[in-house]
Amino acid sequence: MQFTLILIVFGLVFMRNVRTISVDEHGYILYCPCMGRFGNQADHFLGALGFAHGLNRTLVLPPWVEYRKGEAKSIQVPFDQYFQVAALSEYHKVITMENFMTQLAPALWPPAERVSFCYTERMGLDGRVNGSCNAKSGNPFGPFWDTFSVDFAKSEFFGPKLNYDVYHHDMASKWTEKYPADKWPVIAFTGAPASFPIQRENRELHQYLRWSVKIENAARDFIRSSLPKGAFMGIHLRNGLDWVRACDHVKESANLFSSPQCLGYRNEKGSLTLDMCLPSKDIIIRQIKRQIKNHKEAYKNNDIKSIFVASDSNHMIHDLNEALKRMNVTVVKLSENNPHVDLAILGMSNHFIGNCVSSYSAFVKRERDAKGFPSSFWAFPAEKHSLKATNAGLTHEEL
Ligand code: GFB
Repeated sequence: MQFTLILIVFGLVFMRNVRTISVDEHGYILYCPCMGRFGNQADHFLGALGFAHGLNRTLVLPPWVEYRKGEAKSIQVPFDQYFQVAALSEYHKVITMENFMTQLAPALWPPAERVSFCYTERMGLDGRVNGSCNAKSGNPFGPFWDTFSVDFAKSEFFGPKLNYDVYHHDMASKWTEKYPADKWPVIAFTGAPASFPIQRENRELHQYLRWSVKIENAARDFIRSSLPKGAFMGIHLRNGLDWVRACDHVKESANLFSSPQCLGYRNEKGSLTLDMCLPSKDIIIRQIKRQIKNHKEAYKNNDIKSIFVASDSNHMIHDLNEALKRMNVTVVKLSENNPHVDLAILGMSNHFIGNCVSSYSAFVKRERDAKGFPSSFWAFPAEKHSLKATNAGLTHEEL
């Protein structure tokens, strides 16, 4: 009886697997998220999703590449540890890299046919350009492909005729003409087939990027157990040393990193300022107070009761608690560093104030746009205008 039951369960599991391993005759896209940390990789991911959709090839979901202090090699975190695969399937065909490599690659992508694609040849670690993508040269390139025991037999350069913008110039057909799926079932890119910052057309694909149950539950548990009942505001303070240095480039740049999200891709909505990149304590406090007041006016009986702070460095908890105590608002943060749970909580807040230049903030803004939740940015629009426009009625002290 027990043995029969085991056979039935085994049979069901086997049937499920058989269903999931059917081969997509239109082919696959693979890539290494080899640039930047989470925010950069998320921009690239949505671009790759749009690209794969344009070419009608299944997107192989790569692990997230992370860097730990004191470790020479990157660490690869399976895609589904942070996000739901099923939600992405609502938009396009996807398979995790782990499943692709174990179930499909042995037959579909044997070692001798593993070709790395890049725009043009890429310098190797020895500084030589040798007619190759050098797809495994350096960190995280080597460790990423080594996670799946992938070595490349050849390189293929697709530039300058082909690019990743499938929304213009009939680019998807050009890719398919040059690389038909029957001859090239797998296109494996050395880096993401996407631009940074994210192309405007791909922003809305964020609606299919939903947190895994584990991350979602951790965020909800924190909100339930650590925030007072009532509305809360989420803020992102990007102020670590790397960021302070990056903001030095504001002087010579019209747009920096993710700033097109507020300035527009052609600066049609304004110019970059240092305050937007690195807002002062005064600006931060003024803007929070103003937003608390705005929220009170817009949503009667649902006052902001707390501020959730996410930061890579200085959460300013003491300063903010001091500044807001007369407004009866408490300021909180996670007890340990967890970038993904921070993001998920920011995404759930009643109002979000983010850093326009940061791709980490950009992640939250896109998620909230998809849900119809309100967001704003530090020091944008520049204070003079916004104060005039939105602060009639504030006392001098509150400002
Ligand atoms: O995500 P990311 O590319 O955003 O890199 P930016 C910043 C990383 O810092 C995140 C950590 O992936 C997190 O690991 N981090 C930032 C945070 N903010 C928070 C936070 O609120 N909470 C927690 N827990 N962690 C730019 C890059 O970073 O930084 C550029 O785009 C460049 O490539 C520049 O490296 C200096 O866009 O903010």
